[in-house]
Amino acid sequence: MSEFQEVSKQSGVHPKPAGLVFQYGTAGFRTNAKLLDHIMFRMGLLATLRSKTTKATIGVMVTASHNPEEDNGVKLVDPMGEMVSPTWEVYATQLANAEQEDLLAALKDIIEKEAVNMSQEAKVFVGKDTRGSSARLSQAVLDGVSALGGHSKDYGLVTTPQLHYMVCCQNTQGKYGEATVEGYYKKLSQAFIKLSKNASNCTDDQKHLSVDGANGIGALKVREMESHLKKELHISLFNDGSEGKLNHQCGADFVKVQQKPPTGMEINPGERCCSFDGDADRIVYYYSDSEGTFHLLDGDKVATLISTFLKELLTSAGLDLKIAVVQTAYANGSSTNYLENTMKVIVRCTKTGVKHLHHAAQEFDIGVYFEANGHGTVLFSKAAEEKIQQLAENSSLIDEKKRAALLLQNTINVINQTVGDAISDMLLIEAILAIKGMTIHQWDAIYTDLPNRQLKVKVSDCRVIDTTDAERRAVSPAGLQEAIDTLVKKYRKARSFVRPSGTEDVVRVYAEAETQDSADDLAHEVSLAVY
Ligand code: NG1
Ligand code: ZN
Repeated sequence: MSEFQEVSKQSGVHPKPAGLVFQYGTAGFRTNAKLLDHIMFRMGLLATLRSKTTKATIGVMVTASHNPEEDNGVKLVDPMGEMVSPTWEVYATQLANAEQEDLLAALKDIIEKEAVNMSQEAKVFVGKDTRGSSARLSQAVLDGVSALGGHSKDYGLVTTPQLHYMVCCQNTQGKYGEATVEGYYKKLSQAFIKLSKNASNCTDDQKHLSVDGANGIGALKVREMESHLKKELHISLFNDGSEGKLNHQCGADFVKVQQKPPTGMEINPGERCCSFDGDADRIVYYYSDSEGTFHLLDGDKVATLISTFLKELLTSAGLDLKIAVVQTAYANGSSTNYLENTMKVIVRCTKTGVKHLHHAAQEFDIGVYFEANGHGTVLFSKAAEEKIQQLAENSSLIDEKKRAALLLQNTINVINQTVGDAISDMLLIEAILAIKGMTIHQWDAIYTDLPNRQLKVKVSDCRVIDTTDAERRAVSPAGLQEAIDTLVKKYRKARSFVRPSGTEDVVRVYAEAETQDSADDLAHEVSLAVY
C-alpha cells in the first residue's frame, strides 16, 4: 500500500530517538520541545486514523499550556470538541513509544483493532500556541496527516479552546457556530453585548478590566477580539508577549500557586484583574484592597458566581432544571461548604483533569465545572437548551420570565461548551458582575477561602503513590495515608492529600487549615511524609 510507504519515508524525517518513552497524560504529551518531533508526526498519523473511524474532523493542538517556554506538548480533540477518548489515549502512547522499525506494525495494529476503513476520507484541524518550537512541531503534525493521505486545515496561532470550538462547529455542520476564528469572536461578542444591555447604570469605570496575557496566545487573541466588544468592555492588556517570556512570573498558574500578582502588571486598589494561562484555557481573577492586600478569586469562586447566577435565572424563569457543580480535591473546603449548604446545589468531586470533570458535568441539565486553577466551563444538556429556547421565544410570557429566559439563552451563547476557555469565561464573568452590579470585593465576600498551600515534592518514582476516592486518599505506599491522617488531626479545619502529577515528574501536596501558618506547616509536614 502506497500510504504505508509514504509513512515509512516521512517517519525517517521525524525519527524517534531509541529508548525514549512517554505517556499520554492528564493533558496529552508534554515535555521538552526538543524531544517531541517524532511524537508530533505520529499524532498526525493517529488523528488521521481517528478521523477515518469517526468519519468526522479531529483536532490536534500543539501547546504546553502553563509549562515553561522550552517545553511543548500535543493534545487530540474528538469530534464534539471534547478530549480524545481513553482507548485512543492508549493508542497514542503505543504509537509514540514504538521504536522506529516497529512504527508500521504499531500503526497497523491500531488499524486492525479499530477496523479502520483506510479508504475513508480524513480531515484534521491543527492549531498552535506562540512558543518558539510550535511552528516546527505543528509542521510535523501536518506531515503525519499528509503521509496517511488525510486532509488538514492549519488554523495557525489559536488558543486551545478556539481549536476545540472549530472542531465542534465543523462536525455539527455549523449548528454550534461558524468554524472560523472570526465566527468565534462574532458569536461570543454578540452574546456578551446582549447580556451587557441588561446591566443598567454601568459606568465606564465598571467596564474596565486588566488582563495578564501570560505573554502567550491569549494576549494576541484578546487584542483581536477587542474591537468586536463595542466598548462594552475596556481591556488594559499586560504581559502581551512583546517583551516578557511566556508564563514567566505571570499567567494563571503562577498567580494561583504563588498567591501573588503577576509581574509586569499595574494594579490599582479595588480594580478587577485577571490572568490567562499559556494557551488561554484557564482564568483566575484578583484585586488588591485599599491596604494593598492581594485577594485571589480562583476557579472555585468563578464556579460559585456562575452557578449562583444561573440558579437565580432558573428560579425567575420558572424552569425546573437540575444544576450541579463539579470540582476536584483541590477545591477549597469553604467553596464546597457554601455550594452544598448555603446555595444547596449538588456538588460532585472527580479526579484531576478536565476530561473527568467534563464527563461528570454531562450528567446534569446544567453542569458547571471548574478546577480550582481556573480551568472550566458550563455544559447545558440538549433538553435544557431546548426548554430555555422555547421559553425565550414564547411571546405571551410576563416580563420577568421572558427576561430570565433571554438572559439564559445569551449565557449559553457566550459560553464555549467544548472545553474551559479563558476568553469565554472572562466575558461571562464580566457580564454577570455588570448585570448584578457587583464589585470584585462583593464577589469575593460570598464566602471566605480557607488558607491553603500547594507544594511539589520530587521523589524517585511518583508512581508508587496510588490514590482513591477522587484522589483524596492514598492507598499506597502503605502507611502514607495513616501518617497524613495523624498530621491533619493536629490542626483545626484541616484537610490534606497527595497525588502524583500527570503533567510534571513530581508529587503534589495540598493542605488547607484555619490559618495560613497551619496550612503551610501541614503542607510541609505532609511533604516530609511523602519521602
Ligand atoms: P497535574 O500536573 O496532573 O496536577 C495540572 C493541573 C490540572 C490540569 C492539568 C492540565 C493542578 C493541581 N493540576 O495537572 O488541574 O489542569 O495540569 O493542564 O492544578
Ligand atoms: Zn492551559
